[in-house]
Amino acid sequence: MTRRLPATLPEAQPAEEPRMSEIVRTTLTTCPYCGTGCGVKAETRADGSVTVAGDPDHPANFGRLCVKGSALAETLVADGRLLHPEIEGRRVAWDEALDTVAERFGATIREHGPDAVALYVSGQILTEDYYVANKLMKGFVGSANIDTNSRLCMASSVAGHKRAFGTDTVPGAYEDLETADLVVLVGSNLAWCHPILFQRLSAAKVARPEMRVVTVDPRRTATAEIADLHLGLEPGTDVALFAGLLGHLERAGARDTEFVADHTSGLEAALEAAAPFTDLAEVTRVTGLAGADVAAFYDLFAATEKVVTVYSQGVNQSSAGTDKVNAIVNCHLLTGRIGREGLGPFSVTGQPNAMGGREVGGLANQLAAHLELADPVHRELVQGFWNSPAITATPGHKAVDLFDAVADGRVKALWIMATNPVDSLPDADRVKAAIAACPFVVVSDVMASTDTAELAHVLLPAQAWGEKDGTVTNSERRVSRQRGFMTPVGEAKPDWWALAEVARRLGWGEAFAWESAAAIFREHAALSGHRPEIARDFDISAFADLSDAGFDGLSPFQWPRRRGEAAANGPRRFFADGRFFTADGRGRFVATVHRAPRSTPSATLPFRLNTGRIRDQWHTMTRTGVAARLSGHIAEPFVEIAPDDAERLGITPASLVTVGNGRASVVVRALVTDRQRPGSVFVPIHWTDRFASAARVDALVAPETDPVSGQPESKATTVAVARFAAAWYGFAIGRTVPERIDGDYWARARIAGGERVELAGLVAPAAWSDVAVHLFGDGTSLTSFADARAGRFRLAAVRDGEVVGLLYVAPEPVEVARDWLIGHFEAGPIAAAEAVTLLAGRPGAEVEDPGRKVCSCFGTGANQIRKAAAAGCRSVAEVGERLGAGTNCGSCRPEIARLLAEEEHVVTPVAAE
Ligand SMILES: Nc1nc2c(c(=O)[nH]1)N[C@H]1C(S)=C(S)[C@@H](COP(=O)(O)OP(=O)(O)OC[C@H]3O[C@@H](n4cnc5c(=O)[nH]c(N)nc54)[C@H](O)[C@@H]3O)O[C@H]1N2
Ligand SMILES: Nc1nc2c(c(=O)[nH]1)N[C@H]1C(S)=C(S)[C@@H](COP(=O)(O)OP(=O)(O)OC[C@H]3O[C@@H](n4cnc5c(=O)[nH]c(N)nc54)[C@H](O)[C@@H]3O)O[C@H]1N2
Ligand code: SF4
Ligand SMILES: [Mo]
Repeated sequence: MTRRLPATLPEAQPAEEPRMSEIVRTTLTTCPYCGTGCGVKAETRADGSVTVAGDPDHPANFGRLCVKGSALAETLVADGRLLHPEIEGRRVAWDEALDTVAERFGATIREHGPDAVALYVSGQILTEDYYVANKLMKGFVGSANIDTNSRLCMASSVAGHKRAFGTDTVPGAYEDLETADLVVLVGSNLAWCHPILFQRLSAAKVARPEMRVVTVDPRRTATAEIADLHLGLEPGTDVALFAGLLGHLERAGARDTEFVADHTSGLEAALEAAAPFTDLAEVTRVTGLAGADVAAFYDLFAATEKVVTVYSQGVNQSSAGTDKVNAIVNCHLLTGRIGREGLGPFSVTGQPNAMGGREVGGLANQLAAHLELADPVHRELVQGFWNSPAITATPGHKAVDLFDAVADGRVKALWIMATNPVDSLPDADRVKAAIAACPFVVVSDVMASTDTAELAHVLLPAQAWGEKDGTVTNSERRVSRQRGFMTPVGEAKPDWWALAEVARRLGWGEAFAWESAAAIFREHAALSGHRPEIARDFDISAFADLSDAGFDGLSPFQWPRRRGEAAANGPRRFFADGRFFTADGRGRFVATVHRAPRSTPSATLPFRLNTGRIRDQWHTMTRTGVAARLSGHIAEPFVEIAPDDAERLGITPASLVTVGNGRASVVVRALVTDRQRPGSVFVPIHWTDRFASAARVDALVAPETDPVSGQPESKATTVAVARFAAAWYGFAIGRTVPERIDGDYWARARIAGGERVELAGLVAPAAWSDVAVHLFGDGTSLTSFADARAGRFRLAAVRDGEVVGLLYVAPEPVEVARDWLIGHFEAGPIAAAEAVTLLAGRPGAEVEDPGRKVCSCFGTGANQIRKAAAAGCRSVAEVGERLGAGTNCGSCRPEIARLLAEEEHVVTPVAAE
């Protein structure tokens, strides 16, 4: 069926209308993306379709979901899933795959010792999976060669917490962000990375306008939209800023003398280490901030009792990451602002189960249940509980070192689970080569084709979100159930099951004989309370005897929950009593030292490369990349660069740019913006070889790590930036586009009913129609306009009377109304007769061009929002009333606010009232 072009765009409506057959099952589960850990209500309908909504009773989100959570149902597709075990690309039965893994791991251990094998796991597996992986390696294989992508994510916070508190404890609760009078966000783009937490904070600020928010980030991100003060510091200088603050607090009389005297140690040394920053001029010299801004921040912090300092990857992913954490914690210890309502340091965790992984000891230097590998009493406790033949005392390789050990052959058999190291580890091309050269590699994933899976000898299909069962722990230590509500695709199995089956084949069947996730959870809970005379923070032994039915119905709870202890009414916090888990029970100040990032800019590599996330994509896009709704917001890898830098290099907006260094280079779109600090550029982490020709940014990142935590410095590599000398630029939309696209530059993104592709080349092809045939396939008739001399070309490919592809080529970045064109493609089949209209590339005067997509839920574009502003909308709420934009998940509200500000209209608060 074909359809006529509408004269105007359809009325605003959510992109996906729920299909309305009868609900047959409602399942409460937890979102599989960020560490906010939102409760999700999944409704399965009679026709098999699933709709998701926020769980109104979940204490993390009270019914809200951000854009990624809202789009979860769209990612429940069999398309692209890994359906069966494979050996060397050959489909095999599970038995054969598991036998092979066990044989190869067993033989490697026998011949080369237990340290010749390794597991590399992830904060995206469930606590039960993680528990089994850790038990297998540390207790039975007898090696601590298990590390996790949390090393790239939370390791500096873990190390900082341990130095200060004696344990890896996040003391506070989400409510504290709402009841604080000052919230300081350090290296956290909360608006995009923890959107529901950000919405809770924004709503609290609307309710109590006297609340203050300060952001500390070299970039002015969407999060800065709610900030009263933004400190755009020089990358890597947070220690100087917070050391200066510590001295200021002391001099300003903000010390809680009783707390410091009775419950802490080490203040003198910390103050001494902070002494170089007594002079405000030294702080401003190092941080590049204005003196007045720093002074305002210091005064505000000193004068406000209820301060929460939130920190994330701008703090952790640094060669001074652990010192950054302690520099922040020091300020809270000095003022005694810890463990009480509305105040405290608050590390927000990235992955859905970053915290669960820490609880089971997933890092190479931890044991289990927050016990220490280095402590003989702890080792004896765990070994006794596991009744295991071995327990290792030597820490294993931390992630970056682990892949060095793979590269030089010390590790000969590697099992990678739920992470994509070929894309996410620093020096990623080297990591890729190391994995490719490793004699035996097992990859457990939910998707068939990832940059890492491509290198596996054995592929094991894992159950995905919606299929698997278990628990995750969010940033405020709240344990929630993930519950399956769908039949697993193909032969997908839980990750814990595959691990236990291999353990059984290695001869340890008895210790790995669980029949369900519930049974593993009980064992994990029992271990946490085993020998309670040995004090530790993590204890959930109240659940050691939980029945299967109890596990099914388990409500979200915050730990600790010691045996016999009832659920608390309100949020739980640590350290209000001044008791820490250090040997002397005192919280420790740490003498922190400012040091610049390891790589120093030079004449040849003059820029600092900052990396991070965008609003609608998750990491390597294996799941979010399949949802059209999530791919519309930002459809292409980009580099944020300051206007002066761009001008100097001859880089114009929307042209292509090469960012490179001795390790590798990427080609990305220029986003020229004054939100970026001069001298630094920012490239997102999400694009892989599946989605772009050359955008794996971690190939550029130096494998420098923090000396304490081993966490890589992912945000401060040095690079050169240059124009990509494109002879032509192209934009295409196709119903189907080949898996491998040829060309000097391409980037693809999903749209409903097809894909969009950005293209460019260094030399013009012999015939543009060849490009079209490559993209849209043979057997199409082509309608085209060409102006060869001007280098302009437009083509519509028609098959069976329908337009199946559109290609636009120009000597400069293609200017067509992309979202208008995509709107037509998404609306259904397009009659051949309409090709001419579409080849114009933009609507006639009577039709609106929506512009760049801002609201993913309603499909609202920037032009529509600008138009609403011109028509009198003065607030995010008014835009919402008029267009719907921002009223569903709310993730785009900071960007709507920014657009209104750009239009020089008064901006009202970002939060939904
Ligand atoms: N949409 C989306 N949300 C996510 C994820 C995702 O992939 N997509 N991933 C999740 C995961 S695993 C994680 S770990 C979190 C990460 O959440 P965030 O840490 O909030 O995200 P990032 O974008 O990595 O980095 C945050 C900010 O640190 C800043 N920064 C860089 N260098 C410095 C510095 O030296 N000092 C300071 N103060 N700031 C600096 C960057 O400019 C950036 O804006 O997000 C989680 N949520
Ligand atoms: N330069 C730079 N590098 C970074 C960062 C940065 O900010 N800058 N951030 C770092 C951080 S904080 C993180 S957390 C990492 C993230 O990096 P990765 O962990 O490598 O990224 P993901 O795409 O989340 O990979 C998860 C994989 O697990 C699969 N998967 C999903 N669910 C399951 C499951 O249930 N079982 C199994 N077996 N597989 C599953 C997915 O399909 C996907 O292939 O990247 C790190 N790398
Ligand atoms: S904030 Fe968004 S991505 Fe994070 S858990 Fe909640 S719904 Fe999921
Ligand atoms: Mo992360």
